[in-house]
Amino acid sequence: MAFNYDQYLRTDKMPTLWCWGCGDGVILKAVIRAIEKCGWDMDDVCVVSGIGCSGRFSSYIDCNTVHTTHGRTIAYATGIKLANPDKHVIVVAGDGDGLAIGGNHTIHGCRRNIDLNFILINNFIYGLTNSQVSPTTPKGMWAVTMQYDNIDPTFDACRLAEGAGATFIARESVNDPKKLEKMFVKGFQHRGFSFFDVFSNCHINLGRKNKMQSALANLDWIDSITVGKKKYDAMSEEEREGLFPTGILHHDDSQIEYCDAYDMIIEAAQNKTTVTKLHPEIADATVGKVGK
Ligand SMILES: Cc1ncc(C[n+]2csc(CCOP(=O)(O)OP(=O)(O)O)c2C)c(N)n1
Repeated sequence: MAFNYDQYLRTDKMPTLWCWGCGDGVILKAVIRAIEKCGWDMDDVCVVSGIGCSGRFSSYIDCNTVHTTHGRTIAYATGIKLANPDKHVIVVAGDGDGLAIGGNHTIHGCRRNIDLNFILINNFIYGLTNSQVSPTTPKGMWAVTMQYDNIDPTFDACRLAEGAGATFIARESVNDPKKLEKMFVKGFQHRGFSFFDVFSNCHINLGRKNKMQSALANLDWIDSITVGKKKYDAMSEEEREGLFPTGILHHDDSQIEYCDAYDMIIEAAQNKTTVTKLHPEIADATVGKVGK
C-alpha cells in the first residue's frame, strides 16, 4: 500500500513554495517516513527551522513547529529540548543558516551533545535570496557574490561537526531517498546530537551559472562528488580530492547527553553541593587537582 503522507502534512499548505524539482521535498518525505519507522507520535515531535527555502520545512509538516530567525535554530531548539526532554526535536537549517550566520550555534550544539536531530539541507548556496555564496559553495563555482568565481575553500561540514563533538554524524544525498530515510532512523534513535549533512539540489540558484540548470544535471554533479564511506576509506589522499564520504561517518554512544547533564545541576542545587562532588566522573581531566 502506498505510504500516506497526508496524515503528516499540512495539506492546506500544499503545493509547497519550493521550486519544481527541488530536493527539499525528498528530504521532507524521508523525514516523515523515518518518524513513522521510529513510531513517534506527531504530538511528541517538534520541528524547528530557520530562514531560507529550507525554513519552509516547519510550515509543511504537521506537528509542533517553530519557524525561527535566521541562524538561530539551535538556540531555540536547545531551549525547547531542555524544557521538554521527552520530546523529539528535529532541527532543519540550510548551509547558510546552519554554517554561516548560525555556525557558532552549530558548534556549541555539537559540543554540548544535546539530543537534537540537526538536518543541514546543504544545497551549496543561499537559495531563497538568489545565489549568494555560502560556506559550502565549492571553490571555483560562480555565485552572485562571487561573480569571478568563489575563492573560499570548499568546506566539509561533517568534519566540523566531528571536531566540535557531535556524537552521530552522517551524510546522504537526495539521490537516494531510501538511504536518507535509513540514516534518519538511525540518527533519530541516537540519544545525543545527531548531525545530518544532506546534499540537495538547487538547480535554479546554484545551477543557473554553474552549468547545471536542470535538477538532473545538479543531481548528477552531487553523484559525482559523493562516495560511500567504505570506498572512501580505501582511497588514497589524491583519490579523495573533491569527494565527500556518505553513510554513517561517526557514532559514539559513550558521551553524556546534555539534558542528563543539566539534571545534575538541578540535583546539585537541591542538595546545596556541586556537580563534581556528586558526579566526579563529569569533570574533565583538564580540571586536574584544583583542590575543590
Ligand atoms: C538576520 C538575517 N540576515 C539575512 C537574512 C536574509 N536571508 C534570508 S534566507 C538567507 C539565506 C538562505 O540560505 P540557506 O541558509 O543556505 O538556505 P536555503 O534558502 O538555501 O534553503 C538569507 C541571507 C535574514 N532573513 N535574516
